Order: sequence, then C-alpha cells, then structure tokens
Amino acid sequence: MTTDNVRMWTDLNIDLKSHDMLLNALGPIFQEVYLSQKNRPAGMGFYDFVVGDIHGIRVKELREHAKTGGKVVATYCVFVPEELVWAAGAIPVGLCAGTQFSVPMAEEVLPRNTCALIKSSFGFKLGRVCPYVQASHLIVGETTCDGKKKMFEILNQYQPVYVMEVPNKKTERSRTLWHGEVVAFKDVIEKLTGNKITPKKLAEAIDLVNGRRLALQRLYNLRKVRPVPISGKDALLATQVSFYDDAARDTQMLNTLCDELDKRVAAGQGVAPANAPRILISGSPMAIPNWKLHHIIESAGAVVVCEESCTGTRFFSDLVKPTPHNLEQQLTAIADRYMNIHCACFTPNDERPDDVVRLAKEYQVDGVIHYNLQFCHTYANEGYKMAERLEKEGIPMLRIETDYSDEDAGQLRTRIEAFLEMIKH
Ligand code: BJ8
Repeated sequence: MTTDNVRMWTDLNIDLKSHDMLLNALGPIFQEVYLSQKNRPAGMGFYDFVVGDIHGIRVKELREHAKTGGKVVATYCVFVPEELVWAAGAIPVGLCAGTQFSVPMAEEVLPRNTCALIKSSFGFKLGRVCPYVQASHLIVGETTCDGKKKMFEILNQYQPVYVMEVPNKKTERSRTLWHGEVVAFKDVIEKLTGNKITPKKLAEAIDLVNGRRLALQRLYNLRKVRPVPISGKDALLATQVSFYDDAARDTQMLNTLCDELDKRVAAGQGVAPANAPRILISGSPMAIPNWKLHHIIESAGAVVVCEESCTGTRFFSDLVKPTPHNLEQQLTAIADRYMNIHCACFTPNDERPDDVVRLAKEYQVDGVIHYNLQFCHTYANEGYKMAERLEKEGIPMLRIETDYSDEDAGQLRTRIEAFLEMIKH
C-alpha cells in the first residue's frame, strides 16, 4: 500500500478503515484460489499483477484522465454500449460487485432477499470502499431485473445514475424501443463529456471493442482443446479484468496469453489430465472476486472449459457488424448487436438453451452446471427450461443456487463431487 495510493483514496473519499479490511481479505483468498494453482501460463502474471494492485494503477489512470477533463462512466451490465462511451473520449468501467464484504453494508438499506450482486454493488457505494465507483462521473444502470432497477433509484441519491430501458421481449416493437434507447444514450454521453460522437470516432471505438471481443473469442476457442491449456479459474480472471482494464492494453495482453496457449496446445500440454471432467457453467455473471464455484469444481479434479454468462460468452460472442461510416447505420448496428444478448430478463428466451446445447458440443463438455444467484428469479426460473432441454439432449446438468458467502461451500462441494462422479467416463 503506497502513500500515493492512500492519498488518492483519501481524495476519493474512501472509508480507509473498511477499505483496508477489504484489501487485506482479498490477498489470502487470491493466494489460495489462484497462486496455489500448478502449471499456470506465464501470461497470467499480468492478471496476478492487476489483482495485486486492484485499487491502484488502474484507478490512477482514471484519475489522470479526469484531471484533463475526461469522464469515467461506470456500468453494471453488458447491455450498456461501451462503444459510445469510448467514442466520446470517456472511459467505461464495468463495476465488480462480486464480494460478500459489501453485502451486509447494503442490507442496512436493501431487502435481505435481494441477489448478492445487487447488494454487493450497492454496498460498495454505501460503504465507500470502491475507488472505481468513487472515481466515476456517471453510473449507467438498466432495467434488466426488478431488483436492479429499483436499487438504481436509491443509488441515484448518492451518485448520478442514468438508466437505460432494456426491453423484455425480442419483438420488432422492442427493437425499435431499444434503438431509441441507444440513440438517447449517445445524447447523454455527449452531454456528459461535451464531445460530439462523430462517425469516425465511433468507427474507431467499434474496432477497439471488437478487437477485445476477438481476443476473448480466441481465448475461449483455445479452451475447446483437450487437454485444456488453461484453467477455468484463470480464463475467468482474464475475462473479469477485461471489464475495467484499458481495452487496447487488455486486447494485447489477451493475445499474448493466447500465443502462449497456442504453444501449449501444439505441445499437447494441459492444465488437467485429458480425461478430467469438462464442465460448462451457465447462468448469472460472476463479478470479480467471485471465484467460488470455479474453485470448488476445479479443486474436485474437473476443469471448467466455458461460461455461458455475461462474464463469459455473452460478453464477446457477437461483434458489432461493420457498416459505412454513417452515424445512423452505426447506431443501428450497435443496437442490433446488444439486442442479441440472451439474458434471462427476456421472455421467451429460447436462444439461451440453444446456445448452451451448441456450446456443450463445441467445448466437448461432460456436464453443465446451471448457476444462479439466490433471489435471482429470472435465472432460477429459466433453470427449469434449461434442465428440460438438456435432458432431451442427453447432457447431464446440476442446478446450483448460491450467494457470495462461504456458508454453503461444504454442501456445494459434496453435491459437485457427486455430480462429477456420475459423469465420469
Ligand atoms: S445482461 S445477466 S449483466 S442483467 S443476478 S442483478 S439479473 S437478480 S446480472 Fe446481468 Fe445484464 Fe442480464 Fe448479463 Fe438481477 Fe439476477 Fe441479480 Fe443479475
């Protein structure tokens, strides 16, 4: 903890005592979950460094940006089109909200029976323990689920929040509504930054974000190989860091990691034996530092090879299609790309089980673990249809409902070990 950092956190009105407790808790967890792994790619050193200084260097970069009049825009959902933020010269930051630490803080205000992701994010603001929240000039929310959209109303009392309306159906009328929301968001960002979004700037931003998506696609494609060259935990960490690192640097680091994994694949080198059970996780996103399920699964001898989630394939599978440098066409291409995210907030949402079946085949998985955060009704309900569909396809599935606490870790371990035993060849 450098004096510079402490000064920066003080300027950001961080509650230093709570913040110390948070960082002190993170170190041993990271040691146990990550650094104890054997045979890790050297390229993960960058990500270890990022986590080791999680509230330092990147926050400093954001502060430098702000000093020259630049804006920081914080988001909680992959529906917020980050291209528009970059194109206006602002920096988007996906907020984390994956720790139990801030949950009790939020429970002083929010109902206890709210999902951990919502409580964790709100607790960060209430407890003033997240420098990313404190450094942001605008928080952008969305209407994806009831808990979030009502939380944003309260959050707005603490910090400016703008909410995008995400439709709940995939009809033409909904697409028109969403297109209007994307155009309105452009106006909001232009007003915030004082910068006009030009077709040229937007084309550059589309290329920037697509470049990172392509690098993540490359990483995930490498996980299709048997034996798999990278653990699920490490791939998850690389994806989580992509939410707040600089997009150009992140793309470069991901590609460097993939170059190394290419060599591992060529040499037949894996992180787990070729016959280790291969698991696909599908469901709620896992914000940093939520590594709980991956850790239990991989400690039991299996390997997670894919996540169908917003901290997985839903984050990068689709690119914004190339268009001429014309604002209207670019905005339509952006709106179309984001409407294709198969979040459980949509009804019906049959594309999601279709995706899971396709991914299960592509990644040669032995079983699917359906993961939903407790009190997340959209994913919990969709678990029923997912189970029906996977049964028809002959793909074994285990349903897990959990939160960020460690209270159920023993019980989860027992259930996961029994599942792995059942699906072993
Ligand atoms: S596009 S998955 S990131 S909404 S887990 S807060 S849904 S009660 S996070 Fe999500 Fe966007 Fe959808 Fe993805 Fe509500 Fe459920 Fe909590 Fe959730």
